[in-house]
Formats: sequence, structure tokens, C-alpha cells
Amino acid sequence: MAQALATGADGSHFTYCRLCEAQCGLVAQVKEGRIVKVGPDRAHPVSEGHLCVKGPGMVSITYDPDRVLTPLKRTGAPGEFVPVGWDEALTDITARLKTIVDRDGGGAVGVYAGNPASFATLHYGYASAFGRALGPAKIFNALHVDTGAKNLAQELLFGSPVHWTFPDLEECDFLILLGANPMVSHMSIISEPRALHKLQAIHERGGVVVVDPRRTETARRFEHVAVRPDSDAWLLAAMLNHIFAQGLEARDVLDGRTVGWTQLRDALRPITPEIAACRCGVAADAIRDLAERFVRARTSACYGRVGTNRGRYSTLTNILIESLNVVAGRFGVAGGWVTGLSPIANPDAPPAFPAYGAQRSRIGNFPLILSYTPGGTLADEITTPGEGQMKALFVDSGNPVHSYPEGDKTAAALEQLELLVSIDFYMTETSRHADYILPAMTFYEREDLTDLWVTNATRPWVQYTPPVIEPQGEARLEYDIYDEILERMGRPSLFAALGTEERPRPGLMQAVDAMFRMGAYGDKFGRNPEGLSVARLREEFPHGARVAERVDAAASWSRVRTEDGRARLWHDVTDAELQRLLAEAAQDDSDALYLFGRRKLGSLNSWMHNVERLVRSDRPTLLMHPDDARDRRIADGARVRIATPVATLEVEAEISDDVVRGSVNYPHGWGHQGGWRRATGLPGANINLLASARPEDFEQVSGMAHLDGIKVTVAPLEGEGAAPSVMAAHAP
Ligand SMILES: Nc1nc2c(c(=O)[nH]1)N[C@H]1C(S)=C(S)[C@@H](COP(=O)(O)OP(=O)(O)OC[C@H]3O[C@@H](n4cnc5c(=O)[nH]c(N)nc54)[C@H](O)[C@@H]3O)O[C@H]1N2
Ligand SMILES: Nc1nc2c(c(=O)[nH]1)N[C@H]1C(S)=C(S)[C@@H](COP(=O)(O)OP(=O)(O)OC[C@H]3O[C@@H](n4cnc5c(=O)[nH]c(N)nc54)[C@H](O)[C@@H]3O)O[C@H]1N2
Ligand code: SF4
Ligand SMILES: [Mo]
Repeated sequence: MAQALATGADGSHFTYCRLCEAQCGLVAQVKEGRIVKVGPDRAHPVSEGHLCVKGPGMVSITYDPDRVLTPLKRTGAPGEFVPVGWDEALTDITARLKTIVDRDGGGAVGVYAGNPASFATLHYGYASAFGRALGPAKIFNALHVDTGAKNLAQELLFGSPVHWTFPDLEECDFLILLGANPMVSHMSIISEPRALHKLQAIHERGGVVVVDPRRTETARRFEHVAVRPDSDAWLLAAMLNHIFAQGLEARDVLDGRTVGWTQLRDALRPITPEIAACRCGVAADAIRDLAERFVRARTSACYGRVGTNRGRYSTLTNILIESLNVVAGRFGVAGGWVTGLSPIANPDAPPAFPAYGAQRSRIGNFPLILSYTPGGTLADEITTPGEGQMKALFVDSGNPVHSYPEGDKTAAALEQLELLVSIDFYMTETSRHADYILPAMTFYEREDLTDLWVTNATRPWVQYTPPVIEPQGEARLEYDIYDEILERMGRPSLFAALGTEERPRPGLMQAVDAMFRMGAYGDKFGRNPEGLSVARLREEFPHGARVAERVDAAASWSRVRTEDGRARLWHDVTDAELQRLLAEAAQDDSDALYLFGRRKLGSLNSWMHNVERLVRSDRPTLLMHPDDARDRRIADGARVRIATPVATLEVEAEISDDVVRGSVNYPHGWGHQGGWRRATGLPGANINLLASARPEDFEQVSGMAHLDGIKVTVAPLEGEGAAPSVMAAHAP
């Protein structure tokens, strides 16, 4: 096998993409210190040559003329900055931070570590640890717009929010996907770069059913069940109801390994397929058929992703997804619903987080999930006076002004902070409000070890990559920035226990290597000579190393963290949320439409829009059903006004029967402002301005923001009313 080249050396560097869970193997060609080309790594043991446009697209970001390459200091209005040296920036940041912590305590500090931090080694962990090293800091991330309801459901059923449940794609014969579009998003929370091949094989063996309010790219390829936005709880409850009514539950599993299943069964009795059909828009027979195919398949799994996490019943929906897998006897079975092994965490360690409900947020009194403060309360945390009011905030790898509801409220609140530091590549909608923007390294400039997401791989692997090129400009690793701030404040390193006399503040990879060597695949510092270390990965496995043939499905039961090792199928939260669902009035058929989101292949959340090649074909439009458009005299391509009680936006309509009647669809992350000049010049609106950031509008048991299934009205702009003939041309 080829050895790794020195950083920046001419030739082919083997590395991997750190933009989504797939973490595809890449080959970067370097000439005179610059990356000239990036292609697939066909020798990668898992991605085997798979990649998408974004991995190579990241080269354009690395060399983007709009990239922030030195620390920037704010001098005036939002967006007005001058370059300063690192020493000047860190001296001022440390002094201001110290003043705030000495005066108000660590509770006045917040850290927001966004989505990209989950792909860089331990970044999500050390960013939080930096905040907590200063006291009871508030830690925010994308959890409350992404996985939070799933984390909570995992905790309620299996006793641990961090043991992710996922489908074993290798042996699955029948897969239900709710609220996920893997043809575009590449199978979130699961690390399987060849997911589409796996889905195709499952389709051929039995079936892949896509439950979605839009006929997505994935739904077109496989089977589609069109559901109304924010109504999956009805569908899932009725599937379970039918399974119990027919006696199709896995009785031996339920009796032997679970608690509370009879209560669940009894509580679901009122939700028959007929009743659910009126709410979710899926015919009763189709619900029964889906339930029966699920239980009768040789192997099966039911997977839900972001589309199930941001409705008004996101926790209940996720509880029902987990429950359906258990009730059908699919948990901990090859081809079913499984959990994996982290390469760096000790699998026997006690839970690192206080249990759900043990901590609550200052704003909205939400029970914290994994100790994270709901991101939707960020603005109120800054503006609400009293004990624990936030005065200093570090935003690292995130853009909460765009990714959470009511970004204009967040932007205004950011201006009230005494200290806002952003670590980013760009002056974004969020970082333009900072006192300092500190330049970060792209993944081509950084060394990394796969850690978090490879835990959820059906074909487990690990990969270490050295930096391919030297950092551009004065970019630095986030860990080193935090460590220097702590050092300047006279505080120990976050990894002081791993320090030596000569090096009391170990580098990040040194600390991570120690965790990896003691982890599931490690060499245990010589006690397991077959095992791995970062040095061994670097020398012997530049393409990455497979660490197991397959995920150990049966071991999933040993990772259940409830006191008695049994899955909990009944909980107070389930009880209360089911009562709330049953008491809900049916959607009215007034003028309202229900807004939900979509992703595009060339985009990544609120960024990557500054790369010409990626945005060329990526025009944001409001998808609208032909009947809804006709009722409102809206033509294809017309400018329309979309409104909620919170805001009104103008967007372009696209008439399409891909969306279910009564709903509209728009991608998030558009409508730019800031120093990314191409992005700022593009059309599109920040759709999250329409969502509410009032705590009472969040899902109350999880604090999840409500972003899918928001009630809106849509009307043509003056003079944009459609002639009926135009409508007819676009009707199916
Ligand atoms: N309506 C709606 N809203 C959504 C979603 C949706 O589907 N619909 N999806 C939600 C989801 S799932 C997520 S994860 C969130 C994401 O929301 P966030 O995590 O808040 O932010 P991102 O949009 O991912 O922006 C990431 C920022 O980090 C910067 N960045 C990229 N890589 C690095 C790095 O290595 N280091 C540093 N320091 N900075 C870096 C980028 O320039 C960018 O400014 O958005 C959420 N918001
Ligand atoms: N190209 C690309 N890839 C990405 C990202 C990106 O922005 N672009 N983002 C990355 C991130 S941060 C994440 S978290 C993952 C997300 O990966 P996925 O979870 O697969 O996300 P989406 O592609 O947004 O698919 C969500 C689906 O949910 C549907 N949906 C919305 N509301 C409902 C509902 O009420 N019920 C049901 N059943 N469906 C609903 C939407 O129509 C959409 O098709 O993707 C990652 N990969
Ligand atoms: S699918 Fe695309 S974005 Fe995701 S890891 Fe692979 S190359 Fe990167
Ligand atoms: Mo996400």
C-alpha cells in the first residue's frame, strides 16, 4: 500500500471528505503546494470510489477569494471589519472574556458548535468542553433543528441518547424511510457512502418505501407513500395499531426484553387505520399493507430522519419509529435496527450526560437533551435579563441566524452581546455580527480521524488523514484557538490528564490517539498487538481500515442502558404526547398551506453557495401543487408572497404535482448577506424567518424548533395573477 506523502508534497494524497456522514475517500492531487484536482479514492475500503460534487467543491472554498484568512476585528456596523494579528485578537478576546466570567460567572458564556463540527475529530466535544471549562456555560448546536427528537426517543426507549439506532442496510429486505432523501443527502446519521447501491439491493430483495410529502428523488427511484406534512405520528400509530390488532407483534421479544408494551398497545387502540387516514392522507388499506409488509419481511427496518424531527409531534413520531422496530422484533437483529461501536468512546463507561429532565433551560424551562440548550432560545438567552443572561458567545462552524427560526431576531440579539467570536471561513449572516471572526482551516488543511459517525456504519471502518496542504493564510485549528484562550486565562488544557512534563498541553490528535488506542479497535498500548493506533493507520492504512466485517447486530441489546437492560415501550412522555395528538383538531381546509423543506445536491445547509459550480443548477423555488396554485391564481415562475404571523417573504413559485396538495416546499439556507459575494448576489429567501422562535411554539418535550409543517398563506404579488391558460399548461 502507498505511504502517505508529506503535507503539501507533489503527488496523490489519500484523504476523505468531511462534509456529510458518508465521509467518502478522496484522492487530492497536489502540485507546488496547491490542490489541483480531487477525485474518488477507488481503493477506499468502504466508499470504493463513490463521491459527490461537494467533496471536490470544497477545493473552491479552500481557495475562495472571499475566504477569511486572517483574524478580523469589527470596527463599525455589522460587516465592517479590519484584519488584525492573532496576538492582538486573542489578547482582547481573553481580556473581555475574563471580565465577563469574573463578573457574571461561566453561565454568562455560550458556545454554538454547528453541523461541520460533527465531522472534524472530537470538535463537537471539545467546543462544549471549552465552554464548560469556564463554568456552567450554555452549549448550543444544530441538535434542536436536526436530531434532538431522535436522541430523546433513544434515551426514553433504550436509556441512552448517544447510542444511535440505524438500519443494517447490508441484510435488510424491506426498508421504510420517513422524512429522508438519501439520493440527495446521502443517508444521514449513517456512515455508508454506497448507500444508494445498498438501497437498490434492498429494493430488489423486498422494497424501499419512502414516506414523504414530496415525490423526492428517492421516492421516484423506489416506492412513494405521499403523506401530509407533520402527520407521521398518525401513520405510525395506525401501523402499530394494526400489527397489535392482527397479533403480528414479536411476542417473545416483547415479553422477554421489553417493559410496557401492553400499555402502548392499549393506548394506540383508538388510532385505527381509518382514523389515521383522515389525518395523514394515506389510505387505510395502504397503512395496513405497509404494516404487514414490514412485519412479514424476512428482515426489515423503519428509519426516520430530519423530516420527522421538526414537526409539532417530533418526539412522539420518533418514539413510534423506535417502537415499531422493537414491536416487530427488528431491534438487535441482522438486517434490522441496530446500534454500533464508537472507535474512541469506552463502551462500558457510564452515561456522560445527566438524564433527560435533570437539567432545564433558563428560557422556556425545556428539559435538556444531552445537556444542550435549545438553539431556538439563543436570542432570548441574550436579551432576557437575570441570573445566567448570556453576555459572551463563541459561534464555531455554525450559522444560527440562518439555521434556526426568526434569524432577524437572533441577528438583533447578537448585537447586544459584550463579546461575540465567530470561527468560520466566511463573513456570514451570523459572523457579520461578531466582534472577531477567526479564520478556520478547511478539511484539506487539517488532520482528522473518523470518530463520531463511523460508529453508525454497517461496514465499520476508521481512517486517519494527515493535512493535504498547509493552512491557507493564518487559518488555525479550532482546538488550538480554544486551548490558547484557556492558557492565556491561566486554565489547564482540556486534556491535561494526557499531558507530559515537556508538553503539559497535548495537541488534539495526541489526545484523540490515546482514546482511540484504548477504544474498541485500539492496540491498548501494546496489550492488543493486533489493534490500531493513529501511527499505524497513517503508516499502513492510508485509504482507511475496515475494523469489522459487519456491525454486530446482536450486541445492540448489550448496549441498551436502561437499569434492567429492557427496552421501555411506555413512558409518561408517550402517554402525554399521545393524549395531545388525540385531542388535536383536524387540519382546517381554510386558506392555509403547510410549509416543509428540501435539500439540493450541490448545497450544504446555509453554505457552499459561494461556489459557482455548485450553485449553477440550484435555484430555490417554492414548490406548489397545481390545484393550490390554480385556487390562488398563481402561475409557474410567478413571484408570490408567503406569510406567517411572524414574517412575510417574497419567493418564486414553481408549480409541481410532486408536493401533496395543501403543502408548499422551499429549501432552507438561502437569502444571503455577508462577505460571500456570489452567494449574496443569488436569488432566494431565508425561509426560517417565517418560523417562530417563541418558546411556546417549540415542541415542548424536546425544545425542538417547528420547521416542517408550518402553517402559511401564499398569494400572488400585485400584477402576478395567472391567466387560466397558463395554469392549464402546467397542470398535470
Ligand atoms: N428550515 C430548515 N432549517 C434547517 C434545516 C432544514 O432542513 N430546514 N436543517 C437543519 C440542520 S439538519 C442543520 S445540521 C442545521 C445546520 O446549521 P448550522 O450548524 O448552524 O450551520 P451551517 O448552515 O451548517 O453552517 C456552517 C458554517 O460553518 C462554516 N464552516 C464550514 N466548515 C467549517 C469548519 O471546518 N470550521 C469552521 N470553523 N467553520 C466551518 C461555514 O462557512 C458556515 O458558515 O441547519 C438546520 N436548519
Ligand atoms: N446535498 C446535501 N446533503 C446533505 C445536506 C445538505 O444540505 N445538502 N445536509 C446534511 C445534513 S446537516 C443532514 S441533517 C442530512 C439530512 O438528510 P435527510 O434527513 O435525508 O434530509 P432531507 O434531504 O432534507 O430529507 C428530509 C425529507 O423529509 C421530508 N419531510 C419534511 N417534512 C416531513 C414530514 O412531516 N413527514 C415526512 N415523512 N417527511 C417530511 C422532506 O420532504 C425531505 O424529503 O443531510 C446531510 N446531507
Ligand atoms: S457524499 Fe459528497 S459531501 Fe458526502 S462525504 Fe461523499 S463527497 Fe462528501
Ligand atoms: Mo443536519
